[in-house]
Amino acid sequence: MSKVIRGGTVVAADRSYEADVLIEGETIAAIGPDLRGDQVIDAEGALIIPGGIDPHTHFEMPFMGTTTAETWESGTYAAVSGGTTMVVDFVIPGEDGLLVALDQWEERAARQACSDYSFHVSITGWSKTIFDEMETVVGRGVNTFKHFMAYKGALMVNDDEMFASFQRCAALGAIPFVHAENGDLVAAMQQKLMSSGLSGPEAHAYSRPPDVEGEAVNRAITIADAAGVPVYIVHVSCEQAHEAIRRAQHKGIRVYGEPLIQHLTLDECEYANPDWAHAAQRVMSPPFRDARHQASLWAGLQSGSLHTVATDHAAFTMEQKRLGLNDFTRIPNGTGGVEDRLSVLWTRGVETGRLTPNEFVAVTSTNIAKILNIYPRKGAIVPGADADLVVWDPKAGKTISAATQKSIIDYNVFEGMQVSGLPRYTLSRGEIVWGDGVATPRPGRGKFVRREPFQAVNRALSTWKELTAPRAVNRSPEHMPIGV
Ligand code: DUC
Ligand code: ZN
Ligand code: ZN
Ligand code: ZN
Repeated sequence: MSKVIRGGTVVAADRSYEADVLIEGETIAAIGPDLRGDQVIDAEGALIIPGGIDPHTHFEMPFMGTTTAETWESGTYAAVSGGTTMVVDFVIPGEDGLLVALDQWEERAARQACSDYSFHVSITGWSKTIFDEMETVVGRGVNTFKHFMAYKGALMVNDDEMFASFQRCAALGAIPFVHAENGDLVAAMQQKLMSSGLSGPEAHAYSRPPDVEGEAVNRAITIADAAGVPVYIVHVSCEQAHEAIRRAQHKGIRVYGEPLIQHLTLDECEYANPDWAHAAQRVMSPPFRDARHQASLWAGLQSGSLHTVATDHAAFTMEQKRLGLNDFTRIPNGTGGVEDRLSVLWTRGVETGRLTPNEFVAVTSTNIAKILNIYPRKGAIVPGADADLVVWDPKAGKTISAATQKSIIDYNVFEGMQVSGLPRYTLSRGEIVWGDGVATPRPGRGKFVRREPFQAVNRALSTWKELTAPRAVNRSPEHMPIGV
């Protein structure tokens, strides 16, 4: 049975135009005027946009002595209800290595997911086994690896481990993703704050200030440049981090930057709230920043130095947050957002004139589809692409509230925010999974999206790359050939 989305304006990353969209089975069959289909989906007064892709979620992730409470079922249901049709979730290996962990993530997702999905696999140490397993991971359709420069004693990797892994990524055609905060400094400052009697959630922000992030971003980029591989910096929260990214881009280094919807719209005043629960709910890393950093992040999205808007959806219940009642270092780090990302970005980004509707599509879907090497199957409205489409009603509004959300968490960091811009319908591979009277989409209907290796490399005009030039021998350390 075919479907036609009728009467709307197609909004892609590059242009907007009035057209109907015809869907046959799971894919887009045609785009144009007056198309006919068995079922008509009304888009009068609405926009037709590519389904959102959230490149950064943590569903059912063991972390900080507990496990994120959002399940694959509740998380992907929340996603599609907000217009997101694909999530990319982080696999965290235990002692059994990368492949056992990838199996676990695949099993949970295959059983429960309402949306399509993919994975990034985390590298939390370095060994011959990890070196070998990375090739198998890429063969299984996962071409991105995550590195944590923070969470000392748990997930954190050192510079030599990152360099080894980044070189392996370069050889395999994969892109390293990095959580960039100086983990040694954070750990030391946490101890210092606790021993001076500062144990509340406000101290969480003191323990990881913007310079701690900026330094780590610069270091991650330096290591990526030396390894000759592009690098993707997750949750860029402040000007110091953004500035390090801009500086590298200026040198010709391929760096991607991802701000979160939370850092774009919420600030550190939240931690000054006298209600411990309110502040603890908002503890995530990096923390919310002084509001002045938001202008830098918006400017990056406008100018193209930052590329994607994600959520880092890592949702813990209030009961779990209370693990850190007397010690802020034990408050599980993370907030939700996967359900509200598009509406909040539309309201605070497009309605305010900061972003055009086309830029909105670019940073919520198209750009990440290109970076992840799944474009134009995802992130585009073209014949042959997956029919992951949202009929977006820019006039529909609501007040965000935990009382009405699909997420199973008992609070929402955007509580009380009035948003405009909501999905009238969400279609995932041609199936209406959200909209008028649609029951909960069937858990397990979502599919794994294979991602092939990239050809992308870094050949920047930085000192590292002068090495191979057949010039007069220059023996200064700066010109020492690396890997030659
Ligand atoms: N930051 C969080 O706040 N939660 C999950 C992991 C992370 O890096
Ligand atoms: Zn992180
Ligand atoms: Zn508040
Ligand atoms: Zn994360």
